[in-house]
Amino acid sequence: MDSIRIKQVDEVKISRYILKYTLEDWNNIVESDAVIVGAGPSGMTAAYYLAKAGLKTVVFERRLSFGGGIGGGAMQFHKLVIETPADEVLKEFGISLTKAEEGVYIVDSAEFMAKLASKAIDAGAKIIHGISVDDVIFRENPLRVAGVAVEWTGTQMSGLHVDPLFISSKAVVDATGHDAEVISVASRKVPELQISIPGEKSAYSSIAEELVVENSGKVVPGLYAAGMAVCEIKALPRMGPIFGAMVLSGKKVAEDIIRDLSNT
Ligand code: 48H
Ligand code: FE2
Repeated sequence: MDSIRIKQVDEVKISRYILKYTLEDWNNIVESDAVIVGAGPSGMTAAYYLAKAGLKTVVFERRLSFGGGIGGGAMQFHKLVIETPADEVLKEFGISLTKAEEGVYIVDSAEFMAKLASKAIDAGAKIIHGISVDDVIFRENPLRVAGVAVEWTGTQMSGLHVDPLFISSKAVVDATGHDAEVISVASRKVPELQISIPGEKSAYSSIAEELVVENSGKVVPGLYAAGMAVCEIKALPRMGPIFGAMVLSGKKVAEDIIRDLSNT
């Protein structure tokens, strides 16, 4: 067998290329159309539809992985339940579904998170890992959320006093899950936005799914809620490891943002 000739690249070039192309991305991201906080099911679904509509879309994810709560499955069993009409969304992502009964499907958690991420990226969304959003930018006249403050997750964990970078965005989506972190910080630090956070309720799966989707969307101008964050801010019940509402919520938020931005 012939020996394989591998192109030689030295360390300085490796560093220079990484810095050049990373900073090119950040320069572009610093002024976005849509910032999504959290790469869980609702965030990645929203990212896909927003990017597909041609909006400059970035997802900041605290961890070094995709999927949020998908990876843990149900008590770490690697299957999740999806119900109609969310199956249509999953089919658009090319995710395989096993029919359990009419309108109820089973999905493999690894395939679910991998394909959500892959489709969102292919549609043009930029997903950046290891970044935590810890504040918002606000503006008066009219009062609105106008972007986010970001910090390396590692820096946050270190406890070092490091100021963040600011990212401006026409729309910010809180897709951070149960803690609704972005809406919580906006509620606390910008009281004039008058956001109250009653907290999510205990499980009532059969009604929770529709309620989450219905209540997904704009919280205050510039700030939107998707996924479990909606339960936290609207006192809705949790539903456990059934994920139809998460993807439908992400889709609804994307549609609301596309409509709102086309009206401005
Ligand atoms: C950057 C952040 C920050 C931050 C958090 O929890 P998720 O999976 O969120 P959803 O709402 O898309 O999906 C919820 C679902 O997983 C779930 O928990 C369900 C259906 N539960 C039902 C029940 O009864 O319990 O993903 C949120 C993502 C995670 O990856 C976080 O790491 C990330 O957001 N994140 N990223 N900056 N401040 N906070
Ligand atoms: Fe959960």
